[in-house]
Amino acid sequence: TQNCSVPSGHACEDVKDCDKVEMTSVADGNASDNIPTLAFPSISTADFQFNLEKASDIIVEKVEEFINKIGKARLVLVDLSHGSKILSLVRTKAAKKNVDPNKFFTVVGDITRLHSGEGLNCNVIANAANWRLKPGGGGVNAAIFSAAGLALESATKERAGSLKPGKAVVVPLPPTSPLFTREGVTHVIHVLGPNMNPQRPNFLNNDYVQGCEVLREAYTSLFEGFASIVR
Ligand code: AR6
Repeated sequence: TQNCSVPSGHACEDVKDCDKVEMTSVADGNASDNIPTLAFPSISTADFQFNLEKASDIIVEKVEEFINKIGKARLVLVDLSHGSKILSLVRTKAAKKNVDPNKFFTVVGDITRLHSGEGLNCNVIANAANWRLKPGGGGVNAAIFSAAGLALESATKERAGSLKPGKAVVVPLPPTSPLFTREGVTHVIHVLGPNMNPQRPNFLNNDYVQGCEVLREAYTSLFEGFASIVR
């Protein structure tokens, strides 16, 4: 038996760090296929330069708050590299608080390739957006708009023209989008987090009282948006 904190059906990102036995038999490897699942990146912690310790506390706090409000649906925190500091902080803190590893776990991979690349079905993905809800700008925003094609741009415009920090907007993805056909993503939720980068709009100038408040609000908006899809 492999020791792993990730439920059956996909690869554990770091077998050495895993302390829970959650692998089940290969026979039920596809059982998780139709469970509503939100994959989300760590909001604000790269380009927006938000403190990782504080962000990881907030992620675990908000996951704990919402995990029992979304039925059997799952929440998955995603980052690109095995060395991701935010993933390791969140994993440690979630384990300490006994967050159900079948309903919340972390995955290393490209959020635009979770089905094709990792064998993980996520019907909803979150985007760390910019306030104009425009493509490009690097990070996960550029990756999602590029993978989803023009269909996401027009669907986003139909829903909102801009976003305030702490807010989220749920965008149904047109079935013509490659992200829909290839990855099975039916909705993208754009989230605007607090910005601690002086080069970007709405810079909070190291004000972590406001910053933490806005990041909490951002995760609340995101998880409520997901809950509204699941219901
Ligand atoms: N798949 C999974 N995770 C990713 C991917 C990906 N393809 N790309 C990045 N990450 P960031 P922010 C992780 O900078 O800090 C944009 O330009 C990344 O490692 O994308 O909220 C927007 O337009 C990190 O853990 O978002 C905004 O202007 C997390 O995603 C601004 O950056 C978020 O990193 C938002 O900055």
